[in-house]
Amino acid sequence: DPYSTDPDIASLRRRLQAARHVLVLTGAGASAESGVPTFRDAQTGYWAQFSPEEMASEAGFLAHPQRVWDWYQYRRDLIRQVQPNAGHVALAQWQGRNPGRMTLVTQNVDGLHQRAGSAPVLCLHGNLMENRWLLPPKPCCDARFTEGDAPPQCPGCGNYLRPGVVWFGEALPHAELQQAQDAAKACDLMLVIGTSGHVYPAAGLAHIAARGGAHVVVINPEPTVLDSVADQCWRLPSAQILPALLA
Ligand code: BJW
Repeated sequence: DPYSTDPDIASLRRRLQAARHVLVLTGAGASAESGVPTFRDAQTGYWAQFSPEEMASEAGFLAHPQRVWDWYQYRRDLIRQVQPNAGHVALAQWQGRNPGRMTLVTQNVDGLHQRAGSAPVLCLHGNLMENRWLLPPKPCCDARFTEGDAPPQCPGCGNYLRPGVVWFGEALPHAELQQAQDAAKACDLMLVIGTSGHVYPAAGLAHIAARGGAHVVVINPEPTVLDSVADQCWRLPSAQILPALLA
């Protein structure tokens, strides 16, 4: 059964041990068991409440800077209060025991892989805890004088600070994406963990790996659009199954 809630862990463990290079792609589901909401889960995901175009695009930010800034501040507060889960830890420990054999690529901006001890981590969608200028900064740009909870803004030219994440329509960090795509071509095993697979170019990594002949395993309690490129789908929560797989 390629769609399994009772998978053959021993056989995938053997594949892992035999693999020359393993690519791991994680999405919001990898942090769900830490208490971080996903984006697209029907009841609990952010997009059940907010529209993606309004909250995660430059146009949305410019239309409603306070609303978007508040959402990011709320998420920053949340991230400070949660901990990496057993899935993050299992990935970090495997990576630590097998130097150079795993490329860990994440779409998550929450820093939980890094806090679990993973290094290196290729972050395709940036970092929630960082800010950068919306427009290229001029000599006047200084946001220190912004008051209260307002989105930080330069009093001289009006330029805003914005979260250091990748919004829709924006390019992913070039070096990270290139390394991830190279790993997708080179890997013999890919684990696709906790992502709905809707967002490109991240989701394209699974297609590249499959085209290159890698064995692709989706780990997700729900069906996803990437199941069709996978050799096996494990319909299980990642923090529950990764410790057994990667121990
Ligand atoms: C569990 C679990 C448990 C639950 N265990 N699992 C048409 C076709 C193709 C592409 C496009 C198109 N139209 C437009 C595009 C491009 C666009 C895109 O892909 N859009 C599609 C949505 C249609 N992509 C872009 O715009 C990207 N940039 C780009 O293409 O640039 C081109 C360019 C080049 C040069 C110059 C300029 C431009 C950028 C994409 C940026 C995505 N940003 C976001 C927000 C980040 C900031 C923030 O955090 O606020 O990234 S969107 C959001 O989605 C976030 C995520 O990283 C990303 C992926 O979501 P993810 O991680 O998959 O989460 P969910 O919620 O979707 O899924 C969670 C899964 O977990 C579910 O399946 C659950 O079942 C599962 N789960 N519990 C395991 N315990």
